[in-house]
Order: sequence, then structure tokens, then C-alpha cells
Amino acid sequence: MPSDLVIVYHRQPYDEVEVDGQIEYRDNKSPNGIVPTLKSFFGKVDNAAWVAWKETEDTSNPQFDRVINIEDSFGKYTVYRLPLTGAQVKSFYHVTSKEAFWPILHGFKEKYNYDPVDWATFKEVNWAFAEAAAAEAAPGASVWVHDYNLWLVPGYLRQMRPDVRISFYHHTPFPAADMFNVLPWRAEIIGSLLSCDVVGFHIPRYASNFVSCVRSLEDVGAVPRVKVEPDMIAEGSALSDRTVPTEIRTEDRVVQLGVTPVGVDVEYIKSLAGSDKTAELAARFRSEIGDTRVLLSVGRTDYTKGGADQLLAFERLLERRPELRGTVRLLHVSVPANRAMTVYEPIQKELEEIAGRINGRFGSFTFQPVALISRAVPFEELVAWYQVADVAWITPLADGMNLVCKEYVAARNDGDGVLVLSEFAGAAVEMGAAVLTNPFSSRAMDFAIDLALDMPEDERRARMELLRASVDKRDTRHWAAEQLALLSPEDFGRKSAKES
Ligand code: GDG
Repeated sequence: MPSDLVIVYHRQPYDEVEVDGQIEYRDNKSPNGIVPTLKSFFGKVDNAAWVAWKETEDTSNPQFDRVINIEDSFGKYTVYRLPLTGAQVKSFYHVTSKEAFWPILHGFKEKYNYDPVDWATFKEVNWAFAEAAAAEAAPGASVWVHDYNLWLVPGYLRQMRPDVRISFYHHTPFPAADMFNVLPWRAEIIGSLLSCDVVGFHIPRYASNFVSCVRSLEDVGAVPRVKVEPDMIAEGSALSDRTVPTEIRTEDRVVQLGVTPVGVDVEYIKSLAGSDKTAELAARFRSEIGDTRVLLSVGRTDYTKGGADQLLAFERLLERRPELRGTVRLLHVSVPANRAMTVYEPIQKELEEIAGRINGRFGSFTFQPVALISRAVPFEELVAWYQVADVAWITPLADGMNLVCKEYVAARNDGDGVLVLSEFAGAAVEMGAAVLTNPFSSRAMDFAIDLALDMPEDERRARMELLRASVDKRDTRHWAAEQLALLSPEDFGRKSAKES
């Protein structure tokens, strides 16, 4: 059945599990994260669909189940599985998106790798995603496309289906023109984004940068701006802006710029944090860790996350302050990407090397100052670790938003704990009560970690109270409500009218 809402996201919205030779589709293990947030929209429309890729070597096989109907805790929805070969996935996702786009989006020109890019394959895959979305969309439907690996989908979809409302959300930073224009395909990408009705970003700066890229390529005239809400301006932080552009007028349409930071599922994290199971886990971890203070860092293994700089800052801490040796530990959870992505191998090696050196220099037979965890930790355990951690140390060099810092705050139902946060994470603009720091400066990093470790309890609590208020305010529900209003007020209104 044609759908009123079509979400186009590269990952499938469930885990495929084989049980007695049959494939079962189960909710993704963690109810936290972006996929469940997107799925929560399925409860708001009668007919919804999700388009994702499914890897298969025989893409022409007529037996391949392209369209499957799912009914899970989020409601009923259709999933269109776009068959892609391993070679297509490697080229469009692992190479073009991760080796060419990702470094530019995060401001790492020196990591940009043009040579292996096969632009024809990128276009072919984006075209196939657009065809799948066009096939699923009802007349006048809303199609919501996610992230840079699908940048060309809006332009193709507009050619196929001029009637649909297209919204595009960027989960990464969006760089200014002097960085973005490194991409030789810049005009095609910007042209595609300008065929959207809405282009969404986490924070005002990324929307302004987008306007600078558009302006470098097209004459779009005056762009109206409005004031940013005061609680989205962290004084003195690198990414804070005071005004935000609201729309771009092209010859064909008005492209609305939607700025809403993604939040976390505060209600879910709070309920988990308040459960007996988490209390038991946290008590167990605390007794296992002994009488030492815990610094916790969680993120994917990626050069943008600043893992090496952080380990080096920890090494300097133990050099500078010998009295802390044996009394403080760094738990560094760094989850490696898919093994097929060799681009992340050097950073993994670097983390292992520095962590090994620190343990060799400052450890003993019974005490290791760094625990480097190179695998995913179950979310329930992560929440217990958030509660155990005296300091959450989240210092990416660049990050669109960063959800880990918000999860840490949501999990601190005891009102204690210190967040040290990079001013280059999008979240920093909302979290001015954190200890904001500049991960490009050793002095700033040293100052921040000293401040965190020496902070008196009343100051810790006062800052945490402010942080909790901000994380509560802009949770997943807030994001969903704002996005819903942008997607299609009329269509979704129909459903609520029917319900009331
Ligand atoms: C992109 C943008 C933007 C991490 N380790 C474990 C684990 N995680 C979970 C965290 C968190 C998620 O992964 C990471 O989200 P982030 O937002 O921090 O980072 P990216 O993956 O880079 O996400 C980012 C985001 O999109 C949303 O728009 O904020 O800027 O780069 O939820 O909890 N989860 C479990 N075990 C782990 O070891 N279970």
C-alpha cells in the first residue's frame, strides 16, 4: 500500500535473526539511538515505509524479498529492501561516503581521499534509493531522507515525483564553503539539496555554513535570519551563533532550513537508570573498580572522535600530577566500525599503542590506569558505567551532535558527576554548563581535566542540574515533534483528527 511517510535511511530498522532456518525481524537490541527515534514516527501515520539497503550478490533474483511488512512494538510498517552488491556497498558507503565526504564534513581536508571514488556508482545507488522511495510514496506523501550518503536522493526523487514533500536531515556537521567546496561534486550535491522542501541540521552554525555553500554556487538573494533561543547559545563556545537562517528562495521553491538538535530518549534512560538492575550493576562495577576515581570516554573508533588526543591528555595528567597515580582510571570505550572499513585501522593501532604505553609507564602488577575497550558494551551496562563515572570525558575534534554526553547526563539521577565536553561537538551549544574545552589545545585539555577532578561537590551538582534541564527539554520527543511539524503538518494532522 502506498505510504504517507517514507523514511529513507541506509540501515534496516531491525535485526535479522535466523531461527530454525527462518528469518525473524526483531527490534534493534538497544531501544536507544537514532533508529528507534525514527521508528517512533510510525505510530503517527497510518501507512509508513522505510527504505534501506540489503546486501546480496544476486540483485536480479526475483525471489529476493524486496518489500516486507513488519509489525513490532512501534506499529505496522513496510520495509523496502534495496538489493545492493558488496561492491556497490563498498564503493558508495565505505569509500565515497567515508573516505571522501566524511573527512570534509568534519573539517579534515588532509584525510580526504579522492582517488578511489567511483562517482558513477554513488549516483547509481542514490538513484536506486530514490526509485524505491518513489515506488513507496503515496500522492503528496512526505519523504524523509537521512544523511550525506544519500545526498543525491532528493534531486532524483524530485524528477520522479514532483508531488512529494521532501525533507533531508544531516546528522553530521555541515562545513562552510571553503571546506565543502573541496568536493568536486559540490554543485550536484547542493543542487539536489535545493530540491528539498526542508533541509535539517542539528545547530544554527551548520545551517549558516550550508547557506555559505549555496551562495558560493548560486545567487539566491537575501536569506532571512532570526535570533537563536538563548539556551542554544553557550557563551564563548566555538560553535555558538546568535542568529540562524530560516529559508532559501530558489527560482523553483522555498527551501525551509530546520534546526533541531537530536536528543536522547530521556524517559527510557531515566527508567533504566532508576531500575534495581542498574543499581546492582553499578554497585558491582564500583566494588570491582575499587577506591579509584573513574574517567569515562565512549565513542566510535574514528579520527573525528579525538581518542588519541584524549589518551595523550591522560598521560600528561599522570605525568603532571604524580599524586593521582593509582587513584584515577580512564575507561576508554572505542567501538570499531565495520571490519570492512580499513580506513579506521591506523586509529585503532594508535589507541592501542598509547594506552599500552600509559599502562606500561604508570601501571603496576595489580593496577592498570587505562582500560581500552574495543567492542560494544551492552547499553544497560553502559548506563551503569555512566553512573559510576566521576567524569564523562567527551572531547571529539568534530561531531555533528554527540549523544553520549546527553546519555551521561540523563543517567545521572543522583545529580552528581562532571561532563567535560569538546566545544566542537554540536551538543556544546546547548550544554554551556559542562566544562567546555578545546581538544586542539593541550593546555585547554589539561586545564579542563584538572577543573573536573578538583571541582567541589556543590559546583558539580549545580552544573549537573542545568545540564539535566537542557537534556530533558530537547529529548527525542522534542526532536520528533519539531520534525513532524516540518515534514507535513497537513497530512499528519489528518491522522490526529481521525484519532480524536
Ligand atoms: C552520528 C553523528 C550525531 C557507543 N558506544 C556504545 C554505544 N554507543 C552508542 C551511544 C550513542 C551512539 O552509539 C553514538 O552516538 P553519537 O551521537 O555520539 O555518535 P555517532 O555514532 O557518530 O552519530 C553524531 C548522531 O549521528 C545522531 O544524529 O549525534 O554527531 O556523528 O547512542 O550510546 N552503545 C552501546 N555500547 C557501546 O559500547 N550499547
